[in-house]
Amino acid sequence: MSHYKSNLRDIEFNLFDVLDRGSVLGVGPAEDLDAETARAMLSEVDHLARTKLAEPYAEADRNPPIYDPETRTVTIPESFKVAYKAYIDSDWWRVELPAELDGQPTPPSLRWSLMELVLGANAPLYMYSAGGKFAEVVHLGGGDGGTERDKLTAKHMVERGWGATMVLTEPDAGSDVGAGTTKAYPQADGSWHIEGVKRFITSGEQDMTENIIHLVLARPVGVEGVGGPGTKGLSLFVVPKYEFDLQTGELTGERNGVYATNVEKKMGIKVSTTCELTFGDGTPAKGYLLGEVHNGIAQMFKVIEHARMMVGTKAIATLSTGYLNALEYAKERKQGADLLNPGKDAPRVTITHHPDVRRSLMTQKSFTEGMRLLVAWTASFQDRVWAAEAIGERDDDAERINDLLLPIVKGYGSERSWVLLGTESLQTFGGSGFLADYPLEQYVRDAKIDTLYEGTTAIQGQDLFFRKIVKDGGRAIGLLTEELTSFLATDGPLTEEREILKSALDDVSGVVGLMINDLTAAAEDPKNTYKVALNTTRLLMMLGDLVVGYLLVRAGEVAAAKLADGASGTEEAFLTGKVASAKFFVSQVLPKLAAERRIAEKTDLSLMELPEEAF
Ligand code: ST9
Ligand code: FAD
Repeated sequence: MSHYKSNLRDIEFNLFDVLDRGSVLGVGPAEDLDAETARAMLSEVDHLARTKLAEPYAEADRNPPIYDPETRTVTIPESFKVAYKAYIDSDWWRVELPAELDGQPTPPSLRWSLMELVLGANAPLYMYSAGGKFAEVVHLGGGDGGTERDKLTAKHMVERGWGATMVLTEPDAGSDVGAGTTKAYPQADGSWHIEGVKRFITSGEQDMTENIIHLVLARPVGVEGVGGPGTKGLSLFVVPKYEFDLQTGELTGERNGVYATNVEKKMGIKVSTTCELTFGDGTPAKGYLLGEVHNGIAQMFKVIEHARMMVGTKAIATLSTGYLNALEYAKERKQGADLLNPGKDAPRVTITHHPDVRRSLMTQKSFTEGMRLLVAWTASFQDRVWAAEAIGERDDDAERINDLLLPIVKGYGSERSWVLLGTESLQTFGGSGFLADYPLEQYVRDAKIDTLYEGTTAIQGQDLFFRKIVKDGGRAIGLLTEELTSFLATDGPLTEEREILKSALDDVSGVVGLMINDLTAAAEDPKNTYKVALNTTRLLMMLGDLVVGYLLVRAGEVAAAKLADGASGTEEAFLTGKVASAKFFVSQVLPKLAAERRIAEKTDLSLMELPEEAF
């Protein structure tokens, strides 16, 4: 039986009933795609995900890739290779690609809904198969206009199914990417030789694709005006594992000087190789400059933005299947008597009869559904960006709101998912949850990474406040506040919930206000910046709760209206559950924001003044 339990009804409810994504189908860049086709796509990917893609999930975890230090190669487990081939052969990865790379133009909201299914079933499949999506960045020269070489390389990457990696991290440069010391030396033929050691590189070595294209941040040496300190001195290089004929894509047979010199043993996502990559140790590691421009960090952020959305979606997809597994178990597991019918001979009931289990299940359900909607809502702004770009325009507001929401999807989404998977989903199984017989222990191990890579939660909190609020001049947060305020100015059936939502909005706005005041006060006393940074993660989590609460109320009201129109059977149960999860989240989670605000208001410098030895 498949470990993966999907929730197609909820995905479709979000897309078509709450967010009206039908309106972006059949028009503009999605003119060839109607709602019926979109539903059929979801249904097909759902089936593939639950069957072939989910199949090796546990097996590949127990028998992870084998690294051979002699040959510096990796053997991926056979079961995983079968699933990889099934995914590649299915062509569904093409929904993420533009038409010019033989993609199937699909609005981002539908894409991310489809990818939730792949990521929930077996996330490393997505990571290994992302070569095509990486090709899009190469095609665009990282956003700076691709050269002829970039475009040909991208074409081969897609047509020949090459793998790809993003190569930033070094032993002494993790969160602080600008501390990287890997160097790039210009060559007479216009190419570059890369020298250095990179760490933790996902998919850095594998034996499933003919070639791997590494996108590497390195610091040019000896070229005037470039290669200075920090992130702005980094350039982005395209470094293939094997050299290839640029016109035909055929491998020339020459092995380039980039090797996996270690593969990490780790807590989760074990089938995904995490490699130390050594460049230019003996054989030169030859690469070329992406877009022929020195703009590495901005180019790499095109990849990072996509990867951060992917990580949040992965985390939330895992919480969803964790909850649905827990729910199934809870409906079958009998233990204890009903509180109202105690006694030694009283009939034993399924654990869904116990109030605390119900609290736990509804906590899982409401967070899962709210965060799934957060992903789809964020993607709906990407729909606007996509539609504008298709006609050579830009939708500035949508770009800014998407930017504001990304750290919430990634940072908040991964924190809430990983914690709830452990404290609620696994817990529902009792001791059985701790066993390898059920997927929960693997979910917890596999989801932890989501709070770490692609920028830790601390980094997401700082990105949210310093870049997406302050550097943005408050535009996006202003638009978000406006949206909530106009929603609250209307009437809806969840009257009490709207009142609580209003208070929550006030609490979050209050914390943003006080952080801005602290930042302003830093002009007088720089130590006030510490106060701001003591609250950035808090704000990330508060804003996440607020947005999820808002979206759940919207969804709950759509469901309430449908119930009022009349529904029966499973549909009635589904809609009743939607109203219940909105009410539960708003009444049980949002009131905590008032306490968070009070804590934020009490922030002082005592923690920063404490001597290190006192910790
Ligand atoms: C990793 C991979 O962990 C894990 C899983 C891999 C799975 C791969 C497969 C799937 C992915 C497929 C992707 C395909 C691609 C699709 C693309 C489709 C088209 N937003 O604030 P400053 C830029 S990888 C945008 O001064 P510092 C910006 O250019 C490792 N841009 O920062 C800015 O200049 P300006 C992940 C941003 O103090 C410049 O950076 N590692 C953003 O110099 C400098 O900004 C990390 O994520 C943003 N939010 O450096 C590192 N932020 O201001 C985490 C910055 O002029 N650390 N830029 O515009 C950080 O993010 C740090 O904050 C830092 C700080 C490095 C940016
Ligand atoms: P550090 O940066 O040393 O952080 C340690 C702790 O300090 C963290 O809690 C962090 O939040 C905190 N911290 C650090 N700086 C600050 C600050 N300024 N303010 C507040 N708190 C701070 N990298 C790639 O380039 N490519 C990949 O494909 C890739 N895949 C990965 C896969 C896995 C399985 C793992 C584990 C990592 C991967 N990484 C990859 C690296 C990953 O992005 C980094 O691990 C991550 O950015 C954190 O860096 P670090 O591990 O050096 O931790």
